[in-house]
Amino acid sequence: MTDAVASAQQRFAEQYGRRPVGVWSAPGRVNLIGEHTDYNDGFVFPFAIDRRTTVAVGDRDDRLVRVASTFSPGTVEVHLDELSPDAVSGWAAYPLGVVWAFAEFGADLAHARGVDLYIDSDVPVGAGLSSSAAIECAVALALDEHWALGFDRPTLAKVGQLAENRAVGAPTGIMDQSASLLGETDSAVFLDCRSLDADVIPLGFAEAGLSLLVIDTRVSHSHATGGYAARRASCEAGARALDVESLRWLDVDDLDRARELLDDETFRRVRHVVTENQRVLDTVRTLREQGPGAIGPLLDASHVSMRDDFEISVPELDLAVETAQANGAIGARMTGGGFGGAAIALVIDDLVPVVARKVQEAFAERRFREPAIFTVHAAQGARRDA
Ligand code: GAF
Repeated sequence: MTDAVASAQQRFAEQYGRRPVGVWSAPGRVNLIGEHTDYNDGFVFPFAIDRRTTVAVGDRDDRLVRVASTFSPGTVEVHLDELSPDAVSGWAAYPLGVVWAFAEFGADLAHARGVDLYIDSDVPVGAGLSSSAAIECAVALALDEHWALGFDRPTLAKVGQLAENRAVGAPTGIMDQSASLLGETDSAVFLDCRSLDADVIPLGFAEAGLSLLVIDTRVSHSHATGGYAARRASCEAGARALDVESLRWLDVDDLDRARELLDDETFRRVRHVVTENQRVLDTVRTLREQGPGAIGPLLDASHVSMRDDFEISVPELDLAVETAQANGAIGARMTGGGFGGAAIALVIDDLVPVVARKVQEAFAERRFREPAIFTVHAAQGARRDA
């Protein structure tokens, strides 16, 4: 039994005065490439990481769902007969939003018994590593199995996304929940967000002597506030003006026509999405044909596109990326929704300490907040642990 599982069982017992009946967990994610493409029906290539959220579950005799966590003292509860996306706010909206979303997806909860949940996590919050999807997916898998609801993993991803969209209020796509539920050790999930076809592809980082470094700038961001929704709205406006159902239907050959028809800002938003979709396809092909050591230029180009066309980077992310590149990283880019959070750098194992130190020094020199720098490995998706 891992420490995380034993700790979740113990904390559950301290909180509720009995042992849980089961423990489940789900990971955060790093997106290797394919940013802001998911809600445009495009391609993404994320992987689940070795940072997980654990949920311990215990039965109740009534129809209350109660949730406690290490993030916040006390418990928050909802009644299974009074589910609503607006029932709670704050961190509890993630787990309790999932319960509401199950009902929206047709789960028959009429005879379900209530549950007590205890949530613990080592996915850093606000780092752009999908701590929110990790909660949603751990709870979704746990309750699906505990209540024998019988949903498959792609549907559980949609349940988590609906909770995030409606109970939390962040208009996000399907990428993070898909990575958390479908991820496998040492592999990334190549997902077509239109068909939801997923291909799990070995990354081969260890065999190639490469490490994936996360540089958490500790600039906090929220997808429930302005910037993310504004980018999504620009993409939808661009698709409407170009008379396509979504930007997925455009490729790089359509960009000349887009430039003629769109204002400059919308054009650049569209160009990011169209070229990023192509970069995902190129990354998957390059990885398969030449191995991970050859994907660096695509990661670098993705960052430039997010910085200049999609305008979702911040000075700390740019500095992290540029410093990593200048000190030998094979490729580097910001990861996730942007406006803060983390950058990733693909680095030869021996250079990891140098790159980490140089980034720390560069941040100190600019008087930026000290970043948190650590390596991550591609890990197994959501699972039952006990
Ligand atoms: C966030 C969202 F949750 C994802 O759906 C995705 O849009 C990502 O930002 C940007 O690629 O993580």
